[in-house]
Amino acid sequence: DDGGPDPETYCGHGRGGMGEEVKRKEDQRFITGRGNYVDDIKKPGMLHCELVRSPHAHARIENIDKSRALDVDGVVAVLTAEDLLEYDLATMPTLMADTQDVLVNDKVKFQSQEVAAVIATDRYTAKDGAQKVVVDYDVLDPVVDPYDALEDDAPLIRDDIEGQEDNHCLDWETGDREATDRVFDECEVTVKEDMLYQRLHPAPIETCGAVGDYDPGKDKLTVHMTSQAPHIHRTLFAQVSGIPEHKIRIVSPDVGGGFGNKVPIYPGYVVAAAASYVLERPVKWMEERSENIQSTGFARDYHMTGELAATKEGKIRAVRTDVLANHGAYNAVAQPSNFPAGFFNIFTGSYDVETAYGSLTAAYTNTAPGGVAYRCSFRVTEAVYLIERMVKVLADELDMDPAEIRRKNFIQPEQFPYESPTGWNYDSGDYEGALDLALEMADYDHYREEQQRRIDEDADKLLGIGISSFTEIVGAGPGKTCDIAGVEMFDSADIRVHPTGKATVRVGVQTQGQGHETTFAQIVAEELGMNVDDIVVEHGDTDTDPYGLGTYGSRSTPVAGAAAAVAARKVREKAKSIAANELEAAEEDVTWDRQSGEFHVAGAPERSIGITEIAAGAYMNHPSSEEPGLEAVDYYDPPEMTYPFGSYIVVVEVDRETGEVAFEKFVAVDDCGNRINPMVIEGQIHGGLAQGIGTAMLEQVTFDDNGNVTGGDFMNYLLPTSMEIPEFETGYTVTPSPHHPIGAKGVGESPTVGSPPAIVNAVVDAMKHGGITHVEMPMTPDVVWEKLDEAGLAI
Ligand code: PCD
Repeated sequence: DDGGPDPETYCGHGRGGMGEEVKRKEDQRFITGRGNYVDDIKKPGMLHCELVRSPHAHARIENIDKSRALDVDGVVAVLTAEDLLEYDLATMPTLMADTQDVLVNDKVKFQSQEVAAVIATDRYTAKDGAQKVVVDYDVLDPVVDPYDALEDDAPLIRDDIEGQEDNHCLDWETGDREATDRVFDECEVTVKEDMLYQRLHPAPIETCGAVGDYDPGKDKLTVHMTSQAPHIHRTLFAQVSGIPEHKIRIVSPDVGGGFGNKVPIYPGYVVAAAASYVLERPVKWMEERSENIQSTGFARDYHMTGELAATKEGKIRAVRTDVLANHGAYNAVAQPSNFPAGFFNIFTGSYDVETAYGSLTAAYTNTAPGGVAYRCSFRVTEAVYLIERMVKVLADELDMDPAEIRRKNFIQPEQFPYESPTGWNYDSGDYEGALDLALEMADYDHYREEQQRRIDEDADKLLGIGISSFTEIVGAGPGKTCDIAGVEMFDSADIRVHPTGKATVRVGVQTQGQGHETTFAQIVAEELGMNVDDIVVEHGDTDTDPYGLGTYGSRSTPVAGAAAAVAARKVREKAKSIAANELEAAEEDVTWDRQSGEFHVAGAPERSIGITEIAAGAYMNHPSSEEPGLEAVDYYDPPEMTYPFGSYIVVVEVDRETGEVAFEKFVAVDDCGNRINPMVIEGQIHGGLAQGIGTAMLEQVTFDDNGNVTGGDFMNYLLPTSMEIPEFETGYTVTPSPHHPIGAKGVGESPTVGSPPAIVNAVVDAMKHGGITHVEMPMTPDVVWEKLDEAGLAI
């Protein structure tokens, strides 16, 4: 009786429910400096931990001398692998079941790897102590490039793995190789391009950190930590430490940005917890910026080859791709365990192709481990980059308009649910609708004319127009196919309506700035006819919140958002029976009206009752057929993922003299199904587009041949600032997800996933008359100028 997730009837009842631009509740504390981040946690007697890190990328440890460090006044302890071995904590499992040293026991495998921990009364003393730990290294030859790592004479990195004879990490394939090869053999047109999705680093404002606090009185370990997934982290802590799970409490307080960086468990967390256990005092560990960039989970680093087979008319028939993935020193990618290449096999994108085949090899190198889903649902970013770049390559090969060729190949609205050649089940989409709106907003035809005019007039600045019509895949589970360390990927919500009609909602996901305290309250407000101000949302505390798998891969809305809606409907079900009791009517005669948010007796709308009176009834006059109270919990296992999509159009000016690229126009049309809070979505899009621009134009973690990280601080790893960010024009279409209780899809990652290929396509487009088919990211002026020069376009 709830009107369903029909966007027409769903939104705008004026109580702060679905579709309303409710101001973010959390901003009151964030913009007045009252946030509570891990580094704000101060406990009596708290000690500070500083990690000693290896200056070498590949080296055997011969000796560690702690004595000079221990002599420093205020240093309480120096821990090495040997000390941790005693507690069985010298190693920890990665999310992909590899074994990573917490503190290096034998051999350093990447620069900045954790070698020892100095615990002292304050941070400065800890740092002084760390500088006095003397480590003797036997330096070995490192290998940082994945191609070099697979050469026969490459130094063996993982001699700790039994039977491992080379740096080969894993192989993976998807799709139908034979059928795809056949189509390639018979097709009139084939195109091929090599491209690197460079190593990036998610760079949250807040670095990673933890406060371990073991209480011997309660025999309980509390860890405040920068975690995107506190519940699964507690389970892993319990499994690794042997401390029973109910004696561990993980709190993820305010988190200053996650972006996938805070999904893995890092040695620092374990050391802080272990040190507090050993010393029976709270211990804080907080990373510096360069430690964060150099040692915590990187993203991407996929060396990809893309191929398309098509007809002369531009109908794409097959996609083929081969990838060499640099996994760093450990296999520590953060993705569901059945998916060693994440969701990369969505590389057929928004297009209806007959067949596809993809293969991947991953290599170990002497670089930090990672492969985290940086604003990306497990490698969908790489997949979208591949297909959206290749469509542009094909369009240029055929001399077709890139909008036209997309239109020819889109999966059509009536084809949904659509099964892709690599086995994904797309829920809904209207790709052409989004593209048409974007073309109109971008004034596409005008810019095409302007582009030609500049070529004809031999202008100093060329114009390029890039399109990306991406499809995302977000909302992992379902639990039957997706798990993290064996735990199925469901999520949860727990709603308690109190006697005065106000409610507390606890969710299993953990916000890092997305605005969940507002948007989850909106979902519940919508489903219970409550005012959004009467609902408080809590998260990030394993002692009080229902178990959930965390926030990443844009899964909060698709999974926990669904749980919140379903839990609210369970509450509403009970509310109905209480309403009937209060209204002295039979339950069958009572209906709920979404517009007013009240129950009324059928045919007598004046006999109505809202949540406040119902809550009072639940606690003060409960019907004999019901238990007292008004609460519900839901653990939601999604039947499928959701597939948000969009079309982005970027117009750039390329300076033929300097290679500089300036944004002329930036249009982003997104479709995330039903929208909870348009203002929050707008913010998500802006932030994600900024990160997409950083990806395309500036960012890369680089190494020299000795394995030194040469892009490991903000002097060398360039983030975009407001100076580099143009004005964005955003638009939207609404295609609800048919299987999601409120018809919503995720949106947080779409802009980062969708924008890099649009930007690269625009820069390539500016030089296509010079024969340029690809420009590698980051497209710094020198990179672009080389291409201009190659094309004979430089002046
Ligand atoms: N929404 C709405 N509607 C719809 C959808 C959505 O409203 N339809 C909204 C919600 O509610 C939220 C947001 O929006 O609030 C988002 O969502 P989603 O998409 O669901 O997502 P989530 O899960 O929540 O989140 C996550 C994401 C990610 S993933 C990332 S990176 C990033 C993003 O989110 N991060 C961040 N964003 C952000 N923001 C901020 N501020 N911060 C951060 O950190 Mo990964 O995988 O982790 O890499």
